[in-house]
Amino acid sequence: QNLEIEKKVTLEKSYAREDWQGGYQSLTQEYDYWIDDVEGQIPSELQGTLFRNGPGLLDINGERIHHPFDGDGMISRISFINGRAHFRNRFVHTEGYLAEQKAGKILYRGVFGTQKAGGWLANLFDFQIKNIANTNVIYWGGKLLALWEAAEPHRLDPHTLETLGKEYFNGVLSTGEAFGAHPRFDLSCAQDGGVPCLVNFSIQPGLSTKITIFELNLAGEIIRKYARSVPGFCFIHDFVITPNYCIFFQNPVIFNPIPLALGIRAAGECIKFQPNQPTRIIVIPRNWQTKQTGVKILETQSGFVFHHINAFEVEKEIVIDSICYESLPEVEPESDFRQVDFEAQSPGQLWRFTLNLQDETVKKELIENRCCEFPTINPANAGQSYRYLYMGATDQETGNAPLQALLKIDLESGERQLWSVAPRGFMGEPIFVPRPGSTKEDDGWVLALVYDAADHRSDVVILDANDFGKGAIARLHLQHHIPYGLHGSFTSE
Ligand code: 3ON
Ligand code: FE
Repeated sequence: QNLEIEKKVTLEKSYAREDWQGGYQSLTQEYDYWIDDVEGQIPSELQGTLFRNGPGLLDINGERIHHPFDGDGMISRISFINGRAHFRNRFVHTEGYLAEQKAGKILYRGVFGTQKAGGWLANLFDFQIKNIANTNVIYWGGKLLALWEAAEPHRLDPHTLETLGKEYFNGVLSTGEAFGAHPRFDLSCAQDGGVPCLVNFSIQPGLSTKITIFELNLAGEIIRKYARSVPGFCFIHDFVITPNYCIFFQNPVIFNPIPLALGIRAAGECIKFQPNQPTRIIVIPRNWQTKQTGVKILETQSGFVFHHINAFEVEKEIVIDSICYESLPEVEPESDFRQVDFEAQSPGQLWRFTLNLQDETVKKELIENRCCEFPTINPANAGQSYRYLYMGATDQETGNAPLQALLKIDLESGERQLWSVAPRGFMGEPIFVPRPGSTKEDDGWVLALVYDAADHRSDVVILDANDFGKGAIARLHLQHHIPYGLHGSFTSE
């Protein structure tokens, strides 16, 4: 009977593996053009720039990297001006990118399994880290920054995308110090009298882990920097904020550095998920003035979280919505990520965690069973109660598969809207852009990149956030594909 079910699942697959694999080809060329091939209409009210980051190279001169998260950062910039759109892409000129392009071969070990040719001996005791600047890109304080969570940001020219160098925020960040890839934007910072601030973090793991929190003003200066130590090793990719707290999920993992030192495994391959250990939720007060240490650590059932959606305070409770996996897929040394068995891995699902800070208890409830990733909300609701969220989702209702749809959830009514690009389309991270001047939470657009296997190229899709039923109100066909990316942001400046 099991066999029969398995067969049914394969038969009803919403995609073909070869189609999906097409989105993992390198894009070596850098483009600069007006997008003329447009279906539908770009709303003239949509003005500003969508920046996207992600691995642009999946190989170095034909030598394959082991995992897409190890790929060199490439920035795409889509500018919307009076109903037209312009495209430009450019690689971040990190030291590693320049050196490897010059050498024509892999010179560095990657965090996710990429090794230098020559086996373990060539990789023995090599802890040199390649800052690949591939995870996110933000425009803040007049600076365009490409982020990678284990090192410094790279600053780029927002127009030409030329790499200007590493950013140290007037020396507040020191050489080699990390600046995370998941900043949060507090549009009304209580500590600064209601002006916006950016909150980011970095982690320095070890037997205990130092979490550093950075708060930046509108001028792009770090105005608060404070650190707290928590027991144990941490792999923390994202966090959430409320007006009074920064909240981190310490996923239950152990780290064994020996194979790393011996050159056998990369750092990411030395992390092992612990299904029988609880997840720890670290709550750090943001109130800098009181200099209180009052860090609280609450425990909940085991699970792995990369991304959070949002958090907000309700009296003595904090509500956190996150995408949680039952376990962390291990990066296998002798494997090809293009051959991954989706069905064998647990899907990311949307959960709501309610923390009671008084009795230090956590309630955990499933909101959405469908496999999902890459959530976005109206930026005005960050750290506040909210009603709508949008995210990438699978076409099929159950199990794990590539993202092929956008899912909107109304947390109040429970209503769902799904827009799918299956079978030949593959969905990237959506970004919600509010309609200028509107205060209605879902009044705006959802922008995303879709890889279309039929033409081996990518489309920028624009949906009316209020009504996915209309389908894409505009579909902008690029002249080429963009490899599956990670994160990006929109700026109306
Ligand atoms: O935790 C320690 C400290 C640290 C900062 C050790 C460590 C080596 C693991 C580490 C470095 C972490 C890094 C460099 C993480 C980079 C992560 C990255 C580039 C991407 C993560 C993406 C996550 C998701 C969920 C992507 C999903 C993608 C899809 C659904 C489809 O494309
Ligand atoms: Fe992320």
